[in-house]
Amino acid sequence: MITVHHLNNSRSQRVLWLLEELGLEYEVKRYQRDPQTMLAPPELRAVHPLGKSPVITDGDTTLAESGAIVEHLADRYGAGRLAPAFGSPERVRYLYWLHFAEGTAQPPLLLKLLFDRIKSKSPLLVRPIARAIADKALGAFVLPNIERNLGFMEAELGRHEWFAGPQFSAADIQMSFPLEAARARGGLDEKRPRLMDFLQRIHARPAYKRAVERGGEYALMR
Ligand SMILES: N[C@@H](CCC(=O)N[C@@H](CS)C(=O)NCC(=O)O)C(=O)O
Repeated sequence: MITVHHLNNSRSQRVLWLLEELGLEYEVKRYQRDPQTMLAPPELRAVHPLGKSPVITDGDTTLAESGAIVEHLADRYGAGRLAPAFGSPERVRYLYWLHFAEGTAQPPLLLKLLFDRIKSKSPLLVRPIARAIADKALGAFVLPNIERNLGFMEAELGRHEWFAGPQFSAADIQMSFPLEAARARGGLDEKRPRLMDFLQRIHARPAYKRAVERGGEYALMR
């Protein structure tokens, strides 16, 4: 039996969705973020030393890191579904997007979240200074990177219907989280119609809807 250690409003939503697409049986163990800090509860550290979500246990194996989990589940249980054949050009694209999601798309979005929090939550006395520093970092590095990434992803979806090629794959599942985060708080809007259409198409998938039902609150979905 596969167990997903699932944190509300988090990347682990993708793992539930993948399992639903594959039609596998699984158990969900839910964890709630601290409403003030948004951090995961300490119980998650009993499952994996870093205490982040997602983590799965699959038999005797405990595996963290969403990209590794998605790759593992698709390879082990996909039987050719959701992952292009080894040696094909689609496989190379698949690998690229599977890693791009966490390696390139996600870091500037996380930085934006942090700097936005610094701007709104720092103590009143130092808030003007904190804002000035945050705005400088946002303007010089964070926002230009988010924009470049979004422009690149928009252009790539003009080449194929899905990220790896003409077929829907687990790379699209992995890419859902940065795109949902960009829609919620990274400036993704109707100016990028292919990315908006991608979000609509994935949200319409029955397996996506079932995963949201299993996982509970998922406020990134729009
Ligand atoms: N690169 C990791 C990131 C894991 C991660 O940061 N997860 C977030 C949830 S979206 C988390 O657990 N945050 C709570 C915390 O850091 O305490 C992955 O893709 O699995």
